[in-house]
Amino acid sequence: MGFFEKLGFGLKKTRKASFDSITELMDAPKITEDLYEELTERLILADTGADVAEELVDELRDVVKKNKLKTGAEALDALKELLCTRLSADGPMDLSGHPAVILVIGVNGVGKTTSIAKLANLYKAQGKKVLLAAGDTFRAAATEQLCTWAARVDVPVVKAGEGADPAAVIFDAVTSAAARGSDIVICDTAGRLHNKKHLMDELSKVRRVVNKANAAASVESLLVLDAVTGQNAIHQAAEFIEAAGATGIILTKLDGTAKGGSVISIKTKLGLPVRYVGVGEGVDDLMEFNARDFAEALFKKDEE
Ligand SMILES: Nc1nc2c(ncn2[C@@H]2O[C@H](COP(=O)(O)OP(=O)(O)OP(=O)(O)O)[C@@H](O)[C@H]2O)c(=O)[nH]1
Ligand SMILES: [Mg+2]
Repeated sequence: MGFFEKLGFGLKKTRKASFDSITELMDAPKITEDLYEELTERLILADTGADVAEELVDELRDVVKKNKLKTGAEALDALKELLCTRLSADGPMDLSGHPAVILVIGVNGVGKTTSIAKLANLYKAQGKKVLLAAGDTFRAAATEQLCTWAARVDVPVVKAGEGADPAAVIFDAVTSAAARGSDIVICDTAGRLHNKKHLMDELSKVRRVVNKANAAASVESLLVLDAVTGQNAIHQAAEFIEAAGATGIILTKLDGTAKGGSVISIKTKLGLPVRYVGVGEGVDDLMEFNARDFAEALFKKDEE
């Protein structure tokens, strides 16, 4: 499966449940007030959030007026463009450090460990030397799970025993990266609830320890959100942003949900760029997020 097909496949449920109906609506020969109203409703049903849907339609009205657009199809193209602007990141991820460190954080079961394996696979395919840090020391099985994935992808892991200080494991990994010649260190962390203050403080410590281990390291903290929870995922995010300085989002399990439209409200409300999306359980099922491809894929017509 090619890149675009895979993304299209991952968004199939989302299209079926909502975006197909928007594509159909925009087949209209003329742009009328009813069309705008119906579009707003369908965007809300598509899990974009009511306020975001209204903002988008207001923006669309302006573009239609300014460019004297006439048909629904022209308006749909303009809508895709607006979505693309809204979903675009201001710049690329900061992987400039030596090493580049990526902390992977989020609540329980959202797909952190699996995404780390997928990321390792992606970066390795780009010719980068990857090192993993088994920072989920909360349960023994977590380190085992990461090691199993690491063996499959063939990348090394720095680990410690159950109950070890996660900050210490990550410190070791970042320190040893220089000697090993690793380009990227990807750090697993235990799932935690955003309202558990001591666990959030632990993440702050993990974040701080990276530059103590190596001042030349760059740090990205990617917050993993489960697309199945849709917009509710937004409520977890504020504490993670505050405690661990989250810099971007990995949105997992898009393939398993009709709520793919929530990516629009997630990006708008959190102001954090979506960097990767998960579209399956396999090691190849993580895609670098591209706003234009995503906007196109939401409205792609199925060929069956
Ligand atoms: N369908 C689908 N399943 C996914 C995706 N990402 C992760 N999963 C599944 O989600 C489940 C949980 O994944 P983990 O990676 O263990 O989640 P975690 O956040 O590390 O969990 P904890 O360490 O317990 O907090 C596994 O069964 C994964 O296969 C995805 O993009 N699509
Ligand atoms: Mg895990």
